[in-house]
Amino acid sequence: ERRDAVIKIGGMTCAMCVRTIETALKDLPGVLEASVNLGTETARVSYDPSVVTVEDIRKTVEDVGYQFIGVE
Ligand code: 9UX
Repeated sequence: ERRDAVIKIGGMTCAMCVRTIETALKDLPGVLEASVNLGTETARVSYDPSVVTVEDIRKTVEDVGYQFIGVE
């Protein structure tokens, strides 16, 4: 199964923040695609909900130092 979520993220300032979060999310098993937009402060994540949950995604965003504001 493939599900898409748009997640509001806080704390990003530069393009390297974007890369850090994208890389961390893509390294998470069950995440199929991750694209972070600095301008809108969002991440679009495609994931397999039988493998990974939004809670896992939240933890990953926070572990690399950013705020998980919520699912849009
Ligand atoms: Mo850029 Mo982001 O110097 O935490 S990597 S601000």
